Amino acid sequence: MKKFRNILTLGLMVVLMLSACGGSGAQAGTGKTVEYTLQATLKDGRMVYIGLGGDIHGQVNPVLKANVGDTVKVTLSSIDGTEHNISFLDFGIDSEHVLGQGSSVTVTFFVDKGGTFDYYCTIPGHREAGMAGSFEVTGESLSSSGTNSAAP
Ligand SMILES: [Cu+2]
Repeated sequence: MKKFRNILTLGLMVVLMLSACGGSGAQAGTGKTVEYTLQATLKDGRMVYIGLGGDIHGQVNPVLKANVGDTVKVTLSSIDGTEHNISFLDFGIDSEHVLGQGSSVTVTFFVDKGGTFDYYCTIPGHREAGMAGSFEVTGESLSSSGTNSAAP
């Protein structure tokens, strides 16, 4: 058991070292932190996310983009005063809820696989009401034998 833990620690260190090396610019996207800010609100009778700042400013349910190896940081605030959250369930992220105007939550996660995924509000009815968007990740999924993901 102790040996197993040591191997895990070693694996983690290797991952950290690899992501540190990515900063050298050899691999595009690796080791970057991509930040997005979204506001949850009502628009034309729908519940939506609106981008705040950067390329997504003013967009309704903007497509969020990242590269495999990036760390994504998303801050969500509520401007309609209703309870909301944001989830990236493919990455195990289901944020705490924002409740009331001006409050915000931030989720941060490491992007280890490529493809097109969904993000949405997991509060019952909100996804159906319009609170959903796409998360597009460029790059090959990291092949890590150490992942304990349940996905086959
Ligand atoms: Cu919501």
